[in-house]
Amino acid sequence: MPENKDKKKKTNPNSNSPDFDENIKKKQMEEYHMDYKGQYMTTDQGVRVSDADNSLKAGERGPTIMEDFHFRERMTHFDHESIPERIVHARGSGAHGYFQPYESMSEYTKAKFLQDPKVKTPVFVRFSTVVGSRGSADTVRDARGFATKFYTEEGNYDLVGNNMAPFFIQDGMKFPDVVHALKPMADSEIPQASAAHDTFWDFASLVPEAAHMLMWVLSDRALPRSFRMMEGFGVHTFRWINEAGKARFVKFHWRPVLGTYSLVWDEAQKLAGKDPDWLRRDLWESIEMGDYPEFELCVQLVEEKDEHTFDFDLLDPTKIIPEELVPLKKVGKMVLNRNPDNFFAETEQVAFHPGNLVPGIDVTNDPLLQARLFSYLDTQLNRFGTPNFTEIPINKPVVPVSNFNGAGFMRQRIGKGKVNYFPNSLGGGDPKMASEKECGYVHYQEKIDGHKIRKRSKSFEDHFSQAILFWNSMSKTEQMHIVKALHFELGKVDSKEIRERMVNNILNNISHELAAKVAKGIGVEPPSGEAFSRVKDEVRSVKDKVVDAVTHGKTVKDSPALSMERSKKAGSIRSRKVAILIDNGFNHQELMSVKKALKDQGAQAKIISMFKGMLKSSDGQEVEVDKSHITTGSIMYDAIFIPGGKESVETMKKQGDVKHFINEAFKHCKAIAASGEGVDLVMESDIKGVKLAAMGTKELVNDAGVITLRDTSDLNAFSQAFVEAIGLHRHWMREEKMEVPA
Ligand code: HDE
Repeated sequence: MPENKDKKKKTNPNSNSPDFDENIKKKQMEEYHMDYKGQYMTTDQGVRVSDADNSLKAGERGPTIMEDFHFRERMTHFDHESIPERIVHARGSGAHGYFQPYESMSEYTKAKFLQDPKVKTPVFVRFSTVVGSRGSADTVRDARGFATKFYTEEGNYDLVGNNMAPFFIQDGMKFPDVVHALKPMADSEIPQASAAHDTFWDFASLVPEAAHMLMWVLSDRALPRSFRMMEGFGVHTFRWINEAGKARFVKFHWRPVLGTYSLVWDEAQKLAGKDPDWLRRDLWESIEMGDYPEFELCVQLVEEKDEHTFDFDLLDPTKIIPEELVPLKKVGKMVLNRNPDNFFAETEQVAFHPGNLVPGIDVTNDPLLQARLFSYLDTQLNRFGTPNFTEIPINKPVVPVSNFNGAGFMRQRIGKGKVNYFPNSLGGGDPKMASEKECGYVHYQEKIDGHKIRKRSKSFEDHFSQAILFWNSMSKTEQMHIVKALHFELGKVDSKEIRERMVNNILNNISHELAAKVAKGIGVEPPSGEAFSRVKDEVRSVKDKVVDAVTHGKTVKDSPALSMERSKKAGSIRSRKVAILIDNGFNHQELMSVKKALKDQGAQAKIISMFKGMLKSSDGQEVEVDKSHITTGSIMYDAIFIPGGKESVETMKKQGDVKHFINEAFKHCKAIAASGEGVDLVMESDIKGVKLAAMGTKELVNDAGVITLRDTSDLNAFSQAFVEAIGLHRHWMREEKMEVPA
């Protein structure tokens, strides 16, 4: 087996490992690549194969003979091709890349990979949904996993997070329950990859600690536009420890450089049918095209002395630290620049574990995190059937591994000599212990003093304040989306009792307005009054009794950072997809001019028409169709453009698919641009209530992201307005136009 050979050259002065640089993992994995080019096919024993089409038979029409070792080898391999899928996060997509700090974090942590802004540490990231099985659709309403393995010079460090900052439950003891409730129902195995069923909402209505996370899962954050456009959170509070031994609490955040954006629910549902690989494909294609996903790692740091100064407990994973209380500090950037070579070998076999820590990073007593420290290694044993999964390429550290861990299935390392115990004198005492100075991992010496007790801290008792904060921090549009999400989710719940309990026991404790609006859509009597003030008082009186818990802590009433809309910056349209609808006779100049403007901004323009093949413009120029209507839809684009050309527009006016394309894009609030006769086509669709450029006018009209221009002598301002409208992502004011079909 290839091992890291000792080489003289060191690129990183801090490094434990020879030749440490961002390519170290790539090179290590390349040693395992199978080379097919110019090779003879062989059996697994290396014997050349003479016929891979016919099994060995007793006569041409006779039975297959047992001695056909090649047939048996192939069939056995095939029969054992799968391993158990992950019990949660089964559906995932991975990518390689690197992480590079902006500046040294030595004041806060001694972790080597965070010391030197010149050092790029290789990473592998796996994004996932939580509930669905491996073949389920990407765009379901769910939290997304965001797990990162840093192959550092001090060994592997895993940051195994989600795209949502809180979690459903406070204690790992309840994890099997919340997962069972979320997964398809025990008798029918219905529904796949969706919480919209009786058992989940039964559980949720009985477990108020889930209230805060429910708000996140019902929000648009559960429908990311792309893995490249979603945030990541470490969820728990961790510890950073510096060289001097000083510890601080730390919360981790990943911020996508492109901004955080979501789909709309109707679009997400349709994509699940039209392209179940939507997010996976987007990740893969952007990396192939060189649009590398980038995320900034940020931290919130809290001094140990400030542990009890908040009005929630830092150890409670159903709580966040609002950014308005502790601002984010930027640490560095991660760039994902390489697709895996093999899905199974890398994305399926990667094994994360929150207990994979390096010196300078440690855990806290968060009871959910503590449970995870047990679960991940255990679950990997179930998946791989052996503790030796750490030796396969994707999981193998880039630094030497040296210990006396025993044999077991599929052991690959070959320990030489008779000594396999410690301490030893026969082996010269090696492998030896490392002091802290020599990067030995030393657990943070937290003082623990308590009774052995099966109980939750009183400081974990306030379940609603942050659910309320989340709801109050949303824009009106985002609040409406939460209400509609509940109409859908609870609308699928057969038991009226559960629907009533959700409205009265959970939602009415968050907001009376929310409870009343939801009740209306799900056949439940709206609650008569606000429960919130009562609960708040109870919570307060419970807290007041607690001596050393969070009492008069810091708090905020509004956190714009929680709202994607309110914290949105009109931004780059890099890698956004724009559909251009045309047919024969289109206006070539309009097409090319807008296409160029889009391309200059890094967006992708795709030609859509009724059929694949070539189309001719009014002045005889040919362009190739990228997609026919039957294979695509407006849901796969961020914006649409309809150039003029009388013949092209007249043909499209008669095409229902085109009309549907425009209506749907309008309803999903996407930027729509039409030039010349293209404006007539927009008028033919059912879009309502927006102003369009009138016949004979030279004026450019931009109404709610619908940009129209009749006189096309100067297309610059038109293209500019279109680019800006795409950069706003969606134009929500159109959503209220109920009469437009989608
Ligand atoms: Fe996980 N989780 N989890 N989880 N989790 C797994 O490990 C578990 C939790 C997260 O792409 C499993 O390898 C318990 C929180 C991600 O491979 C399993 C508890 C967060 C992934 C497991 C939690 C996560 C997993 C299943 C509560 C966000 C996918 C397969 C005590 C911070 C990693 C596996 C990948 C996967 C257990 C809660 C994130 C069963 C017991 C909170 C991103 O070990």
